[in-house]
Amino acid sequence: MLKFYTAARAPNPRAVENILAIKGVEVETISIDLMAGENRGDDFKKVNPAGQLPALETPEGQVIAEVSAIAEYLEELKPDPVLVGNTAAERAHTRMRMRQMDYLVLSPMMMGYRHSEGADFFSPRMRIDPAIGATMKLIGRDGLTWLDAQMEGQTFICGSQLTYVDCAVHPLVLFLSKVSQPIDADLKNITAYMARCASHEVLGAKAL
Ligand SMILES: N[C@@H](CCC(=O)N[C@@H](CS)C(=O)NCC(=O)O)C(=O)O
Repeated sequence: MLKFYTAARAPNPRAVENILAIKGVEVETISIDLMAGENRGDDFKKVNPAGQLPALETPEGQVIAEVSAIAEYLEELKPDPVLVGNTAAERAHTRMRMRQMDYLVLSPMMMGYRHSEGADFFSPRMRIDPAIGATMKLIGRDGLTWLDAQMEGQTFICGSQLTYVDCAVHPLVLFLSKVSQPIDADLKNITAYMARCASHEVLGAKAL
């Protein structure tokens, strides 16, 4: 059976929980105490040397980290329902959007949080510089503004179909909007999208 290393109230693990629930994949769940720093301890770093969650261990004993890599693995394991795409072009579009989200939206917003409100929590774990927090937030807001324009007339980030990009973006943006960077009311398409995800039976199922 797959082993799923996760943590409570953490948006990246939640992205994988969304995918597992939508695909109906059974896993053995192992909860790691992220608040206490168990993920940065020697035992967990033997599982995932990056010291972060989520991580998925295959029955063969290979550990996969990174939400998008886990999503692609689960898609091959259980293709139905499709969360990457039905054709080569659709799959390329989904992967393009995920990469754009990582670079333009999620990473800058996460850095904005870590280098400001989250600085005390993260400073024992990684290099923190409060001087860059505000700029990272502005870069993240530019990314969200760009996404807002891309989403005009669209239901989900890749178009009319829900993909793993939504499974990842919704919990991250929701968490960061609560703890650090509220979504600008001017971003009408993102605001409507977040409400749509909140009413989705899996994505909106439990609070972060
Ligand atoms: N790029 C990684 C991000 C993983 C990540 O940032 N995980 C957070 C939880 S949401 C974490 O482990 N934070 C605690 C830490 O870094 O010590 C992915 O896609 O999985």
